[in-house]
Amino acid sequence: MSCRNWAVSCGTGYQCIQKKSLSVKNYTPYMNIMKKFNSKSSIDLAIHSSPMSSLFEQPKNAKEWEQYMLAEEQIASFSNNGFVSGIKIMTDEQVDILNEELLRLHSLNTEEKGLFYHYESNESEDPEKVLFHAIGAWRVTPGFHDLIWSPAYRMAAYQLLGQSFRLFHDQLFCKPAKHGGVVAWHQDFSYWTFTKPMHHLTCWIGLDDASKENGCLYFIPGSHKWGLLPITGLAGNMDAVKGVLNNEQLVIFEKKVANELSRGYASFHHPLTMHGSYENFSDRPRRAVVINAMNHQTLGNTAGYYRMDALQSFPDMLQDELLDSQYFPLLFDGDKELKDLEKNIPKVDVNELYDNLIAI
Ligand SMILES: O=C(O)CCC(=O)C(=O)O
Ligand SMILES: [Fe+2]
Repeated sequence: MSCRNWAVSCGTGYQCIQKKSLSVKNYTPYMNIMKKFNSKSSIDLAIHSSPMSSLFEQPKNAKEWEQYMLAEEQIASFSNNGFVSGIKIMTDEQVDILNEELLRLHSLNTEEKGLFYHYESNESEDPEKVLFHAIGAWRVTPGFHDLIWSPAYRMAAYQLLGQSFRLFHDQLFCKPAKHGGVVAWHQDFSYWTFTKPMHHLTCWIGLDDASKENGCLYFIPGSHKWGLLPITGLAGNMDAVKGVLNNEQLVIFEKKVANELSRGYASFHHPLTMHGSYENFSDRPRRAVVINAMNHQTLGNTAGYYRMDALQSFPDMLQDELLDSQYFPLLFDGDKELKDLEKNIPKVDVNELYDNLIAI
């Protein structure tokens, strides 16, 4: 069996995983929830449509949101390039807590796996390489649940969507030391056409420092203006998408940018931005959690969807109906949270970036 050593780099196998002892004294309410959670592990946390614990302190009034606000230049960079990076979401201590939960998520029983929309211990098409990919951790552990309400995430996402928004779903992408598979170049929205209109946003958050050596994400600047391309595979041939690009796009492709980030920091990308990540050649893991959000008025577009089997474990999504069930919680209501301040918050131009970019 190949070594899938997520926590430390001793290079022997599952048994080498060592739990670090954490200083979580500031998170007593969180620890109480954790104790309960450990004894009733299959409870669906989607019943909580707001934070369950004190892991992420929340702004008490409109003014307190200001500290998390992205600057005009960051918004402009997102609009021009299709991504913006280097945004702090979590402290080291919060990352440690999520990594502790992640160790448990790597070995779930069948009932616990049932809450996931997708759970693949190894999604890689090459059995010698490992890519752990799971969708739905927010319904299983309190830390991943509360992460989607972290204020730094919510403020930035509001500005980059230019709209109040809901959770679409979360994702875990983990590559162990030396055994990492790839995440082939893709556009996120090519997998999401069962929803409409295209007004979504992806936030990638490092649970380890991410560098070229351990398989960080790469972006193609400006590729969000290429229109929607077909699915060419997620975990097989890294460069498969090149087969559907024109000559001009192939030239731009060579200008890929490595998204090296310290743990706890995030990048945000547009649903059409081309991105992917190479193997992890290093002796440390490369783990990440991704939050996918959507305009609060997003509708189901599932009638006749050609990949319906991939949606079997997803929450119900009916054609032309608002995705507003408890499984798509409202994460940010601009008017309610920001009051008068709302007018002064820099935001993207929604028409330019989303509504008019493609018709589905
Ligand atoms: O973590 C990775 O390597 C892939 C992430 C990804 O595809 C995404 O954030 O949309
Ligand atoms: Fe992606």
